[in-house]
Amino acid sequence: MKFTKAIVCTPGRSLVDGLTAANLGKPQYETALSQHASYVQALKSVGIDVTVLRPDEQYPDSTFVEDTALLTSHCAIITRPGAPSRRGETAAIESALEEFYSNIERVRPPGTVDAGDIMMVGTHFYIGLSQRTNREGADQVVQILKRYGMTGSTIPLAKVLHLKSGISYLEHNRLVAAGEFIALPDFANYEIIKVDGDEQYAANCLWLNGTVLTASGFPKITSAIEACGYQTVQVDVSEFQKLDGGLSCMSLRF
Ligand code: CIR
Repeated sequence: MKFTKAIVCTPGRSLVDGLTAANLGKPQYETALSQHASYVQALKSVGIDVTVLRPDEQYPDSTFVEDTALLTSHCAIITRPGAPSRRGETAAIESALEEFYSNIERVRPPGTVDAGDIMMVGTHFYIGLSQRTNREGADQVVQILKRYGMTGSTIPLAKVLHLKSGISYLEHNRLVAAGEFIALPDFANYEIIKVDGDEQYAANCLWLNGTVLTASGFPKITSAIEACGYQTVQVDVSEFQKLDGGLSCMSLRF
């Protein structure tokens, strides 16, 4: 697996009004902008060509581009985000993806899917059933994947917003997992790097061509990942954490 490209969207000023259940206060816009720029630099530092979309003030959460599309090696699937305030975000992403994908599929009503609920492991995709991703949406994604020779399975979520808020795949049959995902039978055949309760947010990390991006401020999980032989790069995303967003949420990689 090699990622060569990514799409990000610079946050607009409306970011401060994004959806949140985090109780960490409102993000500071100027800080968010500079953290976003550092995030783009981190992607570039691991050899990724980054397409940066302009801020879209109409959609406060539009910087969390990951939720709007599932990118596979055979097709792109435009999602139908679970939060009504985010539905319109997909139009700009679909336009951006037309340059890169000839096969573009779509999740249709009444299906809802946030792609932050989807974790890719080779040609298999784990799909979290959450407050944002419903059974109908997940079933549509599985059917689309099947048409392109790939597979999908569902994982009901208990506590976290998105599947990848609590689990990340680091290739080599290895997962970083927190809380409800540590002992799940679905992941019994993987080597699991456990995230302690006080570092739960850092379970959302990003494997990119052998390097793992981790959120700064979470030394235990960063050391545990390094102990497995990965290089790591820390990125401060505190302003995005205030909106329940993590490292993976801020880009689409392909
Ligand atoms: C939301 O609640 O939709 C945004 N404030 C955060 C989305 C985070 N995205 C992700 O975990 N993939």
